[in-house]
Amino acid sequence: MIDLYTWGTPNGRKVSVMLEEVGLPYHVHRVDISKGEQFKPEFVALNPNSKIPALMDPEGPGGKPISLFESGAILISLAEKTGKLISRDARTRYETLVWLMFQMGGVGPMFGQAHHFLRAAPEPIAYAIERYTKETRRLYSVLDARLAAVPYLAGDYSIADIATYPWVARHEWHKVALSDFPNVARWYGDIGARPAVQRGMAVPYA
Ligand SMILES: N[C@@H](CCC(=O)N[C@@H](CS)C(=O)NCC(=O)O)C(=O)O
Repeated sequence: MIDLYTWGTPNGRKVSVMLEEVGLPYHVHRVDISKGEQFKPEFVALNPNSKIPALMDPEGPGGKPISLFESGAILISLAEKTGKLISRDARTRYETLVWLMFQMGGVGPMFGQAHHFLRAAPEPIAYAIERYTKETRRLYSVLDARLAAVPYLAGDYSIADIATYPWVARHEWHKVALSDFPNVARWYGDIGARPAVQRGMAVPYA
């Protein structure tokens, strides 16, 4: 069975949502990042970058075990393993990777910085709050324009949506009203109605 090392954050939930969507059984290992468990040697052996998520698949390529970190890479590996949520058509596949990378390089890091300066910084720093909340809203505008043209980021529902949804689920944290972005709101509602997404978003279970 797949071992998932995770915590209740957007990057972790991308992978639990994916595992629920593709129907692969998995065992959840809680790595409490608020207690520094990501720095324990046994976890660093799985991810030298000391961040969740990490995944160990006993049946990786060639039937041999594989250990993976970086949520985007994990999503691609699970999509390729199961043949689900990424297209075999090259053009659509690259479209999916474009929007997955947009999440990995833009949405995740920028929303994350907005969360840090709005909620965790020891003192309010107006410049940082302005910089990251403005960039967050700009990224929402890009998503909204895309979702005005297509139902899901790569056309059909895919790993690009699975990567982005748990970050948009934190919209109250980065002080974005989804009503300002009606196409994102429609997409968010459609994805949130999926039972697999609801199960994956509840991981790690209390
Ligand atoms: N690019 C990485 C980012 C992972 C990441 O930032 N994980 C956070 C939780 S969402 C973490 O483990 N933080 C603990 C720390 O920074 O010490 C990925 O997508 O997997």
